[in-house]
Amino acid sequence: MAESRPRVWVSQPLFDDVIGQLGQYFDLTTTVDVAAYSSAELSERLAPLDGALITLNERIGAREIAHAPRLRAIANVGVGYNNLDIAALSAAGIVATNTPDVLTETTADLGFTLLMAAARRISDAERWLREGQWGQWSFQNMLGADIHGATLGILGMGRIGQGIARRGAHGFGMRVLYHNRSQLPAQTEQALGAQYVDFDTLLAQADHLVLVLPYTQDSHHIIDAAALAKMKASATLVNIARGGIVDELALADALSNGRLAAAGLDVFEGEPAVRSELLALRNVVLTPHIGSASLATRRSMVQLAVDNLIAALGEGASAGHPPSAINADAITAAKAGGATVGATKTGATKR
Ligand code: 8YV
Repeated sequence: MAESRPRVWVSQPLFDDVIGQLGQYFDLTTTVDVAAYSSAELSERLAPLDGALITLNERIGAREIAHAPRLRAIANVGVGYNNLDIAALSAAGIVATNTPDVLTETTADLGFTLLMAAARRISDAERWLREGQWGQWSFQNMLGADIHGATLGILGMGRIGQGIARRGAHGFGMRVLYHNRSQLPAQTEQALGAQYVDFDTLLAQADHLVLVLPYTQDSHHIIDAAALAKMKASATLVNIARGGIVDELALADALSNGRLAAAGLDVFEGEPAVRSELLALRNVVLTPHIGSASLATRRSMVQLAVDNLIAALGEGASAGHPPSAINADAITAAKAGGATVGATKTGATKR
């Protein structure tokens, strides 16, 4: 009977046909208009549920799940999950899932797009043209930095970082340097054409630096005034990870004082708000968190989240084994009465 089916809620309008698959197993509540939820609203929404399918706009932690005794699964549409308090969810026995792999290449494409647009001053040039300034043409106008043959730096060498490395090394003949928590196996480095260096060397040698690391306490403002000061004044900085990785005021300062040539930013610390200091600059290309936003990829992400939720709630062919569970180990360990759930890898996404 319909009443006895698990209750599931989808927090934002996604793709109706994909989301609709949940109706086969669950009592499904969808959302028609894009919504912004307060913590109290989320808490109220989650209270009667068995599962929820959410986006990174919904921040869920101990407070939001406190009144949701039946809640067993949260499916995040996104590979990054800094919007979730994984330790709190694990402690409550709630499986959290994300959507890796399906967005890797699309997000790497966007990283490269921003790199090229910033280095070659595409936004600035287009604005100038639209402003009717072409009549002021000079041979030395709109001079940017080369991409081919330059040194590409990558901070965070997960799947997306590796996608960017491949594009740089094999597509543009770049020298690729990277820094990561752990060095990749020699064979992988060789295939990518990438060389491991320490953080300071990466900052000092990159002509174009792309940030693709997960946002954690350790990576908060890792690109601050001191890090920016170590970069070449001719360099380009690209952030497609999370806004909080960069001290945006320090970045705006460096960009406006000629200490950094250009930046491409897809993510912002206070998004959807963007600092006026950045909006005022011509040498920064700004996009509204569209890293994964191709039609095919966004659909695949929602499909994976749906598959995750169905499996996490014990239904379908993969019942009990969601394709991309974040905290399955922590929950199993907690059930076995052993492990410290708080020691889960909060935010340590393999992007
Ligand atoms: C989001 C992202 O999924 O996957 C991530 O971590 O940042 C994006 O792809 C997208 O903004 C929808 O929430």
